[in-house]
Amino acid sequence: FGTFKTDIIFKDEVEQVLQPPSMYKVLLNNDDYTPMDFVVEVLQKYFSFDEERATQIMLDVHFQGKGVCGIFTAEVAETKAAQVNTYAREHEYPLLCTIEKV
Ligand code: TYC
Repeated sequence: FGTFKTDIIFKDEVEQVLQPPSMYKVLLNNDDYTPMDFVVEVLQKYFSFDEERATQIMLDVHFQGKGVCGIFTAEVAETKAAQVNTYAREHEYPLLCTIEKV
């Protein structure tokens, strides 16, 4: 009979745990200096695209200003963006990878 206070707390806790994780887009941003071949290499190396798909995405970024490389949970998205930015800086290119909540 009736609802106990503990039942309400339990329902809230269960619902919180059952929420799917927030998802984040990983974006590449265009610039005037990073070579096209380097961007294609990055898309293959860090996002596992084949050369044809990587080239399509690179050109999309080049002409549109930005492009989505993938959608991941927060930790994966942050790691991929950091890896791309570190790799670009090692090669002294200004290529910028950012994340954005879906
Ligand atoms: N715009 C660059 C060029 O003409 C190529 C480029 C593409 C750079 C995508 C960054 O995210 C980028 N060399």
